[in-house]
Amino acid sequence: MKLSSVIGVAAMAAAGVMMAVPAAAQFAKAEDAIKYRQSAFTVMAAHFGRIGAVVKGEAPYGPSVAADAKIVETMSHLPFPAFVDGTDSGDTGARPEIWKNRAKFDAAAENMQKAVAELAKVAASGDEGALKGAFGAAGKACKDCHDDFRKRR
Ligand code: ASC
Repeated sequence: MKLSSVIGVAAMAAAGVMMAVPAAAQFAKAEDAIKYRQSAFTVMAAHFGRIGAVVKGEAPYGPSVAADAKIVETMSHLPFPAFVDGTDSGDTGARPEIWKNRAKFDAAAENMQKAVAELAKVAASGDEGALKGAFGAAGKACKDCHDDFRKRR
């Protein structure tokens, strides 16, 4: 085998190994995973809130809506791999139900991800009239998951 092929195969193998590393191994400590997912939700909420301001007529409709929605869509995927075992206690608003009914939690997460993907699609289309409905559906998907899996505050 030529050296370039050997290197290519080794690089692919390394990439494969990296993808296979369990999420738990990506966080040194439980509190790191908790902080990570909270940070992702914080950024998501900030940009979702900016779209909310537009929907409520407190901010003008413009290109920022599509930019914010794209960020929300991207962020929507980040928190969930950080709900690793052993992170159900400590400084977290996550309820233990997440780890007792993981399939339901995953379904709620996926439901939210689909709703914010739709919001991003609507925002990118520039269809101002469709924004409110897509925003409302995304907000409901956030709330549905909070109702079951986030501690009351
Ligand atoms: C937000 C935000 C949430 C959701 C949720 C929707 O703007 O920070 O957590 O919307 O309140 O019901």
